[in-house]
Amino acid sequence: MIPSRRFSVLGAVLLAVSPVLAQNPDQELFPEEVVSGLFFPLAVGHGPGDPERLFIALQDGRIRVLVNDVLTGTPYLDIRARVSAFGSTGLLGFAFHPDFGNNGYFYVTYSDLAGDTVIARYERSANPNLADPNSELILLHITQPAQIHNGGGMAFGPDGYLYIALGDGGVQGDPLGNAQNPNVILGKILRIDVDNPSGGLNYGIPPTNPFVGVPGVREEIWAKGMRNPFRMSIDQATGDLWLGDVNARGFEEIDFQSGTSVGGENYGWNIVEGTECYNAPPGCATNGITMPFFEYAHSFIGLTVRCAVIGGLVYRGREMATLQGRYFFGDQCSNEVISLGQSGGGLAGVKVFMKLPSIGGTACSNVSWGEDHAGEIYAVCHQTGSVYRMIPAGLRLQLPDLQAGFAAQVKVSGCAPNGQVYVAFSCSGLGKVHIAALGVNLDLASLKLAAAALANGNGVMSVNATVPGAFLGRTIWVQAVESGAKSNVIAEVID
Ligand SMILES: [Ca+2]
Repeated sequence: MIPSRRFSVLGAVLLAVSPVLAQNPDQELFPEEVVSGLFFPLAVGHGPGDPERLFIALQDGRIRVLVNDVLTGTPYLDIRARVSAFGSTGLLGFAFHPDFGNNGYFYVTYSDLAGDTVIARYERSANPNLADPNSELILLHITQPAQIHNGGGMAFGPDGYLYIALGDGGVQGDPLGNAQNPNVILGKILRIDVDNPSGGLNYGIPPTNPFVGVPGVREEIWAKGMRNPFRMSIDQATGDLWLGDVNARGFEEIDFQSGTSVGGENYGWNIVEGTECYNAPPGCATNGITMPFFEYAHSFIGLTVRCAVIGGLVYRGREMATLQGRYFFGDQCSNEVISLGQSGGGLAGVKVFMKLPSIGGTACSNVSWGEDHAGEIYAVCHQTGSVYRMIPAGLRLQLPDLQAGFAAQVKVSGCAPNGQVYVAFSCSGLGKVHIAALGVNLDLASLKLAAAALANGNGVMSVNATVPGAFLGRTIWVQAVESGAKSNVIAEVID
């Protein structure tokens, strides 16, 4: 029998699995399916102040909600009647107000029936599992010259302002010159104040925006030179802004802006694509252009086809402690889970973990990344309708078809030296249980806390566990955690 997730043991088979994270980086991370079968999801995220819910935007104009990992039957929001959804259009993204827990505000960007971009606010209803579809307040209506390069990323910064990433509007090559034109907001990153509307608008202009008072410049502009920024995120720990800008000919790029930036950057399009001149090679004028933090080439040869960067986010969760501070992103064609290390504003290593799963021969088509209230990160697969949570491989070990009375030695490694380690078992699958005594969440339903012991000086702990009779013939889930701030330990079972 082939286990459906991670590794497992059957009977007397001895697992020869590397127990140490660093020895097998490909095993360090596993995409755990949270939901599947959704109708073309495009974005995932949470509302600050709401630890129970995870929201998933569908291209057609709906937002679905998971409550403690369980999909509710009724969409959180359904504005299909207002949304055109085909090709690059649809309900493209959302962002929840930093004070969502109190005010229930969230913001969406969608393509209206004319194909133009709308940035609008909606409100939660009295039922926390339902938004009020009649609460729309339109902030921006942006005429689109074509139906491509709409961007669609939105994020709040630690400064409380809403950042909006807009593409150049098309068509290919930005013939209208939008991305470099300070008079238009296409091809830009905007920064607006949703809490203090002024000037007859439903939003305000932050007084510290870089072009405030500059004649002939739209004051919403924070940065320029974007082609199709799909997706943008802001690291709440640092204020650093990250985005993937989908390019035209040969190179995909990740752009980075330090949290200390005062804005006004020019990310180069359509003068450059990545670090290469686009319109007038060679020797275009690149002074004043902020070059990519990272770029990679399109690849249409071999097994790994790379075509369009999907910007992700910096990991600030706790389950994958060794991956803290790394930037995760993807590519819509390769469906790879890629992360970049960073140090002092520079690149510190690139790691490709694995590809997001295909289902029934259909490739994932990664289109977005997001995080939950705890900072754990998720990847969205447009074509397969699935959302995956990144977890450490071995965090939750699945053991199919064990026999009652089976004695298993569970070995846990990657722990803090001499630290307290707990191993829990469940035959009910995944759930969420907070163990106050440990200060951690476990992810097993109806768990049985089986063992607690100290790791040795090398961070390894072993425990012998006998499978209870009630678990006869059932799949057993094992999770090992450390008390406190870290649980990215690797469990394996040795018969
Ligand atoms: Ca660029």
